[in-house]
Amino acid sequence: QQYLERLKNKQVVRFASQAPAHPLWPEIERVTLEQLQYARLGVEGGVWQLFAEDGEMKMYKREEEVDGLAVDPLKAVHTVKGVTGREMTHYFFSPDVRFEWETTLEQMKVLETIADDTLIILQIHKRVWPASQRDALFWSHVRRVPNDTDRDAQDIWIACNHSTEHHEAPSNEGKMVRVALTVCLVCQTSIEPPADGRPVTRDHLTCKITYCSVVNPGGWVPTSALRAVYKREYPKFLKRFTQYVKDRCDKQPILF
Ligand code: 6CM
Repeated sequence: QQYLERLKNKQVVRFASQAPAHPLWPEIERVTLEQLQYARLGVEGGVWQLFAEDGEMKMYKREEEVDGLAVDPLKAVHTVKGVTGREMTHYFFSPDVRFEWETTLEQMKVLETIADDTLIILQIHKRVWPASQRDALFWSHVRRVPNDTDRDAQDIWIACNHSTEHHEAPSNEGKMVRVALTVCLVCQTSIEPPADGRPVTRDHLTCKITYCSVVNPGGWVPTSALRAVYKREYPKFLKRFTQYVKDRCDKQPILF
């Protein structure tokens, strides 16, 4: 009995996220769930403009300005075959592979590991002429969300990034301009049941993706140049990232 109790406690220590004990946790919980609701809303209703389309991928934006700076919300939907939502969000979250797919980066540092599923990250992005160089400091969290609306469907996975502060990286130091961002990647897998009770392979998987982003550039930048950069960079990012995950998962066991 004592042995079982010890084993149970050990498992709790190993598997339970440590994040709820952190002072940022209420915000992480609130923003992640808000982003999930926001991502699930459709793009109908005339407020979203389609600005890029490539096969299954569609990208929409709303043109908005705050204090003269473009902060256009972006929403993209995509469908990718052969991978799961867990795999997609894992590789979006994992700092170990970020340089494999994120082409706007110059440097990245994990400032704090709040838990296995929650990090604080400082990124320095490549300078885009004529603007000053930007950095971004944000918490990043990934989680599985049980699918309440359809119990037969696969769970939903979300990775969420949201700007924060950290004593190791005050924003007024150095010549970087700090961007403010809220980004989420929400994914759901569907499985086409194989004939004759055969095992599920990657050929039976389809992953539906919604990516949402709002970035405030934080300081002066010409609006038309910023919009031109976004129009080029966001489709490039989503195509490159999803192809990276497909290639990376190919021939690997499926992670549901
Ligand atoms: O979501 C994406 N990447 C994540 C991991 O890196 C994370 C980071 C988002 C940072 C977005 C800020 C980009 C820097 C903006 C520079 C503005 C200056 C432009 C000047 C133009 C004249 O969420 C993918 C992000 C893809 C971005 C295109």
